[in-house]
Amino acid sequence: MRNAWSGHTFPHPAGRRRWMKDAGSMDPERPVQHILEHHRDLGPIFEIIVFGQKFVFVTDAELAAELNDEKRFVKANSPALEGLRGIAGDGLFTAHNEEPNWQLAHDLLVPAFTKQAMQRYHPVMAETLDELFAVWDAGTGRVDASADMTRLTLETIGRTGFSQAFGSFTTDEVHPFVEGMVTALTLGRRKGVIMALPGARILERRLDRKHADQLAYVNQFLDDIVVARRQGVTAGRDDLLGIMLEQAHPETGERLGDENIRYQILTFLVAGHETTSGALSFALYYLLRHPEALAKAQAETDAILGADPDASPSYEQVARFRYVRKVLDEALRLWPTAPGYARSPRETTTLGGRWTMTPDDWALVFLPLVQRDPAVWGDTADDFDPDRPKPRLASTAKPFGTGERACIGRQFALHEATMALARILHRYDLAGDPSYALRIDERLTLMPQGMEIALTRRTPMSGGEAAPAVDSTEVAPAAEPAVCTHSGSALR
Ligand code: MNH
Repeated sequence: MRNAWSGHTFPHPAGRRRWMKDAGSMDPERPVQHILEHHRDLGPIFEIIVFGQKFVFVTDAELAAELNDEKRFVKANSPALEGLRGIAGDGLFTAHNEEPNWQLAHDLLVPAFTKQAMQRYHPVMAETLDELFAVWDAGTGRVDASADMTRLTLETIGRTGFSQAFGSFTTDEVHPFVEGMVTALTLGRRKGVIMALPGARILERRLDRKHADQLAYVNQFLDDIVVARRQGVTAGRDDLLGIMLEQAHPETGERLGDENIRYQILTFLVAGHETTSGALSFALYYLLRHPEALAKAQAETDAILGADPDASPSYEQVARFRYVRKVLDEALRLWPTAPGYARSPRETTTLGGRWTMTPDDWALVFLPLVQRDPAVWGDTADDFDPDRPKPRLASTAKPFGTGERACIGRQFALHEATMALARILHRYDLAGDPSYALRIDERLTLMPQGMEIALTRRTPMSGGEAAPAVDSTEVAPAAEPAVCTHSGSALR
């Protein structure tokens, strides 16, 4: 994680100290929000040095577009990702580009995210959503939005990917695996931060010991999932777990090892739910603040789903919720729930025509600012407007990352979130607490906190504007093609 930039010093927060450097200018509990609130004036590229580690942030769209160029740059593991290697190892998210298990797992798992695969997950996603609605209908009508969106997305990735339910809808308690996972994640982040310090090893070991029980529980839980599959009724299923356990690479015949499979399960359970849940929660937050957008979205759901509040869209219909999808895209532009990714050059190069960057250097594409760059989104860049025209430099809004290492679950997340949001809006009227001020919790992802919503059952209007008879064979192309942009396999 060397990041010397040939000795170059970028603009940095005022008040840098000789030993502590910029530690006083960052907030360990809410680093992303602190930058948005205090360091917007540091310019398109700036640095923060904490605990002996230099972080270089890129905040404007043009420099970000340059870093996104796969011909010159590749993914780098930021300290935050390196810190997670203790629990996620060479799993897809945390693997180094050149580690053989990345390509192997990527090639094996891309088929689990094709359109055909998504069509298999669709009914499971729909059923899970129905269970959430049953809980809501039986309850008080007041719900904690992010807690319930997290229940939904965890349950969905568990069931679709691993045939593993978490009982999220039958208890108010957080599943012990989730608690353990959060501990492990927090631990990883702390380790990532201190890694460059002298004596870090000792501190790391101390942290590990302190949480040993919970970490052991997480590992046991993951191993149990594998054992249950190998022996149980779900053996032979071709979900994520089935593919990992049973398939060999079509060309090399290689298989994933047991340890790597454990890393992948953890990776998918974590990556596959928090980010999507945050996206849904931010979308709900903005809809509550923008009644006109809410009304428009509800009208769209009426037009597509009709008068029956229990109507569940077919797989093809989900792509027709264009406005609902725009609401999610706009929420992810303003609050990208995975707020950044790191890039390094393949070979020594010059960034922005000025700064020498070697393969040992890396820069963070800081999405909350890149995606609010006034040069691209104008003076209203900070405003929520799902109908804003697509920007000229469209390629700079990248909440799912970029290139070969971009999110493998993008279509999964968008399908799941679009269907969930559409059905929620179709089925309920929502009211927020007008005095609620957005509070965002920063773990690995961004997540609104303490956002209560009052739900009342609504009577959808039959046949809004252009409500066509529900015809599941009609497939309108989505705003963006419904395919992943991953290398190799044709996913159409
Ligand atoms: Mn997802 C990589 C954002 C949903 C599984 N994801 C990434 C990256 C971003 C990202 C950004 C790239 C990180 C980097 O370059 O270092 N992911 C999201 C967002 C959502 C999301 C904003 C939801 C909204 N991700 C999902 C879902 C899954 C998933 C759902 C699984 C079902 N993501 C991954 C995996 C990777 C990844 C696995 C690593 C891919 C790779 O490097 O090969």
